[in-house]
Amino acid sequence: MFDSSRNKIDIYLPFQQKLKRKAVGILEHHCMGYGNNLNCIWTIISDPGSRIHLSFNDFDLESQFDFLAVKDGDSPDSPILGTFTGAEVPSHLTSNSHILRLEFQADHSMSGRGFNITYNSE
Ligand SMILES: [Ca+2]
Repeated sequence: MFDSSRNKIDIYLPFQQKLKRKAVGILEHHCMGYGNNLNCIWTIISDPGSRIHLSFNDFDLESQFDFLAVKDGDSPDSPILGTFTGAEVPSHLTSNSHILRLEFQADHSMSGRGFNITYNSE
């Protein structure tokens, strides 16, 4: 069963964070929009043998200049499950492994609202 606890992560500051096993939570944009020149990485790690689900509740990035990439594993070279930009809210994603890596890049100008993603593992 899912843990009812929630993690909220602000994407204002560039950082790298590893989220705990059996993680359940929300990756959330700031309501004032995100900053420029960002390169953020989140790694979600659940129990070996499990999978991680992502649900996109909101998504709005500067089209073609700011990107969110979702990779199936913990390395920069892991297979890409999807790369997203613009204002179209992606459909939900499920990992093939127990680790997901989210890489968010924003260029030097302009931003959108950001994104709000719920993640959980089974
Ligand atoms: Ca931008």
